[in-house]
Amino acid sequence: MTMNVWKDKLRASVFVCAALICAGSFAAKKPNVIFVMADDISAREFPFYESTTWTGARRAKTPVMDTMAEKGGCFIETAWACTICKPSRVQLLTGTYATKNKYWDNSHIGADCRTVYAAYESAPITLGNMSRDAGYANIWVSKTHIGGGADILSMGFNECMLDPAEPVRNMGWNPFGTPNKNPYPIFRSDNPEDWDHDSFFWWPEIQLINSPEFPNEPYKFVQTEINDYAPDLEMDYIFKFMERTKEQGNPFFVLYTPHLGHLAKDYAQKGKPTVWPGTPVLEWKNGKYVRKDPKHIKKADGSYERENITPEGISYHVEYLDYQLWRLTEKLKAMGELENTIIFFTADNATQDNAGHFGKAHIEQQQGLHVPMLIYAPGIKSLKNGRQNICTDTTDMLPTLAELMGFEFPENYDRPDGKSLLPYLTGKSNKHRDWIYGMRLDAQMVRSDKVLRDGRGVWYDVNKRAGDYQSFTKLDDLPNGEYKNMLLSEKAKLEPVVEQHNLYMVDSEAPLPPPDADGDGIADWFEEKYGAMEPAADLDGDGVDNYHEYVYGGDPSDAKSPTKEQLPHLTGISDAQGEYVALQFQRREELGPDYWFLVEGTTDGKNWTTDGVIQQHTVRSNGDGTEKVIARIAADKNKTALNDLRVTVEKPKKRAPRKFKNLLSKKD
Ligand SMILES: [Ca+2]
Ligand SMILES: [Ca+2]
Ligand SMILES: [Ca+2]
Repeated sequence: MTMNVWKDKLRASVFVCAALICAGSFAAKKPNVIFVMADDISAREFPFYESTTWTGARRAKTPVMDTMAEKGGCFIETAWACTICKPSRVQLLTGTYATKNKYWDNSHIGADCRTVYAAYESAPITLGNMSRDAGYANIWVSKTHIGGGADILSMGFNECMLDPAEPVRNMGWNPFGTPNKNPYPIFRSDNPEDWDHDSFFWWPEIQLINSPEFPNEPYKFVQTEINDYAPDLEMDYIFKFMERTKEQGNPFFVLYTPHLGHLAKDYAQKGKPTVWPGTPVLEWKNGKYVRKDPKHIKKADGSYERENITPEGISYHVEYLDYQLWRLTEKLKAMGELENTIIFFTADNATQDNAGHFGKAHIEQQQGLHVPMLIYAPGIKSLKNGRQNICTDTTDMLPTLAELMGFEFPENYDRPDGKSLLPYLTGKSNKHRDWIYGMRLDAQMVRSDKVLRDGRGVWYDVNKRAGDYQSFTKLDDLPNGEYKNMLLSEKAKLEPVVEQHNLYMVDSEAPLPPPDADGDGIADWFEEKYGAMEPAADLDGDGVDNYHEYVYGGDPSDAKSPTKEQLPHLTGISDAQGEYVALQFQRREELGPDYWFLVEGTTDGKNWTTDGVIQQHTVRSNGDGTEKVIARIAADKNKTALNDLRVTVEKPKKRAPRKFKNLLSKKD
């Protein structure tokens, strides 16, 4: 029996509760947290921002959000993400700027010699594992867009519902073999009728990772059909997760990153135009939403007639998000959890105007990165209501959620750039931050509540609100005098911030491994200290070869080092969602991402594979140049077919030369 093998191996080990990593008190009931990050929607599209301009002719109506922003909640006037998707999402997950995480753009993401510099390598405490270690059951629903070689579960989410499905996942820090091809023919065929299209609206491609509903299929692909609408399915999975978690007596954390707001090919229209595909028709009547059942009726030319589906347009996406927040709050009410839940609503970057004239990717003024930030917490009586004229950016979310969840960062953890919003929002402090920051590649943006520097290096007076959040006066255009001098002194305070973060051209990559002149994987300093050595030899005869002495942080001249505890060994850990088997070891922090740790599993003790070895890992510094790594199987230990785990460590390969992309000309 599989289970007995694990039990045998683990008989001497103690199950460590992951929550012990957090020193916070568990006496009080922890609030549930739902964090919604929509896709490509500027703050100006939301009526409660009262912008004088918006995208498209039709203005969205959001009765639910309007109320949430005023009663039981508030919204931040100036919230910045980055100007494009990936950097914003990494800022959210890790609380760090590109200065540390090296995600400068969707394409420039701090390469290592393998594939990418995964977000959790620069900042191992993520929203996922932070919430898990704080005692929460967690789930990530819809879009990730930061995989690309990194394994998503190592962000620390126990469960995922993703659309489209995560792509090939055979590289990265602790890679694991996911079935690279979707097993269902509808996703594999070249026939467009089969919708092989990574869809995330109509007829979506859905992947459930580690769903308790399918214990024997950790990667479950769900077959859907044309009238299935991804945002509806997403909400269904979120509700099931919330119910299940409540039943088990745990607080929940939902990271919901819907595609609503994003342009997409509309497969149901002839020619597959890229549009904001229509949503199911909604009606708001007597304080309630009614959603009509959508229908696609196939025409002779292969396109579809539609019933109960809106025309294309971003306003309908904004309204559908309002409907979803209504569904969420109604569900929480029915569960008796509304007062014990905090909802955040934001977006990853500004609107992608189909004509390309506004928003996403733009570096002028704050148009690329000004996003909505709504916080709704009817149970927190001290929470401010309505418009808050402060500045926040996406890096503030990790510290804010950590404070809400009772997570304390380890003392030596220096990663987060942001600051918790809670002291300001609950009136304990009357100031949040002195400045916020955003960027894309070599274009750097910074602002305070008084001045703004845009990506072109132009400084603006933002002391007075612009009705459209854009038409600010340039500092250069202000008449000389006391007012201008005040702003110039503000500008002088922010200039060093720009300098500090403007590292794209000089330090945009993942840290290099230590110098190793003979290329044997053992750093020069180690061979200088202990004498030149053969990697495969065993200087002190302790059974650990010299290469692994170096990698695992051992002493090659001391047969008592490294200890069994420091070398890879099986252990068990548990969290709110299950009990897991893990491979634990110590390694040198200086190795960096170029040393490749391949964790494999086996079912028969002979064939080792990454297939089915769905992992998560936790990394914590030991404070002495080494760190502790716990790479665990994500599936509950009672449900996995694997019998054993092992790790192999590959030495660095040469990095490919980097092509830099400049947005600014040399003159700038
Ligand atoms: Ca060497
Ligand atoms: Ca040795
Ligand atoms: Ca030794």
